[in-house]
Amino acid sequence: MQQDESNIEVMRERLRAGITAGNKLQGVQLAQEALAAQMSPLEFFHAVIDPVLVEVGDRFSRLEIFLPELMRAGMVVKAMQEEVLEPAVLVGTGESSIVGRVVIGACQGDIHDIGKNMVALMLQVNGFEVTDLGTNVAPRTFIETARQKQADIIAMSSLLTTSMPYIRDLVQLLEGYGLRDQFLVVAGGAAVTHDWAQSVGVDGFGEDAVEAVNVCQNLLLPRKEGHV
Ligand code: B12
Repeated sequence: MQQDESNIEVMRERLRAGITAGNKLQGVQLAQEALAAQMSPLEFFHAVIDPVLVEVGDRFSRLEIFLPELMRAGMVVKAMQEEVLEPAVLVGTGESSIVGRVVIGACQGDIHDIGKNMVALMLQVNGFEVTDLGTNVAPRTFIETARQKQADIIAMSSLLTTSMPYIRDLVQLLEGYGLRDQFLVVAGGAAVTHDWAQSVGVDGFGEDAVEAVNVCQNLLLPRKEGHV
């Protein structure tokens, strides 16, 4: 159910307080209450969690808060994701035919996984078979796994400007191995922009988890129609 802006601001304030206190339970309870009030897990994620994390990041870059607070934010949100949102999203998603195979991970040197996990989850509930390699994944590992799993898509998440170049490296490695036509490459994460992704030869970019699903579905259409 759509929540009004004042309710949402109250939830954001409670999340900020939970993060400041480093209190996972506060975050978990907040998520449980939001879902009990008929807010969808995705709406809660985009309206409450995402903006608060952006704020935390901005405050970190302005040196208003420091690494411990950043770590508390990660810890509280991961608990909310794992204990409340993921189980809620997965409820009722039974066996269905596979629409495509995706190998996903965070780029080498990058341990941010909150957004990547949301993307993996949304792909899964939309019928993709997802192999999640976790964080700090080297380009070669993406490629080896994609070959083993006969994946259609390699999906890379990057939150750090220092981990982004591994996306370009992966595209170049695929070209070098003569495998560029075999795998579609999609990229996302706060560090990546649409234009940059295009400039390094990536096939698709997604701003958020919903767009990630749309992009993957659209990229697979020609394969399904037998054109590729
Ligand atoms: C929480 C957090 C942490 C936590 C991460 C916990 C975890 N388990 O993920 C911890 C404390 C570990 C951390 C560590 C660091 N962090 Co940090 N962190 C953040 C913060 C505040 C939130 C990240 C987040 O989860 N956002 C919410 C999610 C939902 O957004 P998202 O990941 O972008 O994902 C969405 C979309 O981008 C998209 N998407 C994501 N992946 C993919 C993939 C595909 C294929 C597609 C299509 C779409 C897609 O869909 C997602 C869902 O909507 C950001 C600030 C920010 N603005 O992002 C800084 C931020 C990313 N961190 C930053 C930094 C500097 C660091 C550290 C270097 C700090 C330090 N001095 O040690 C370390 C690096 C550690 C490492 N090697 O990776 C900087 C990066 C600056 C830069 N441009 O390089 C940021 C931007 C903060 C800042 N403003 O300075 N961090």
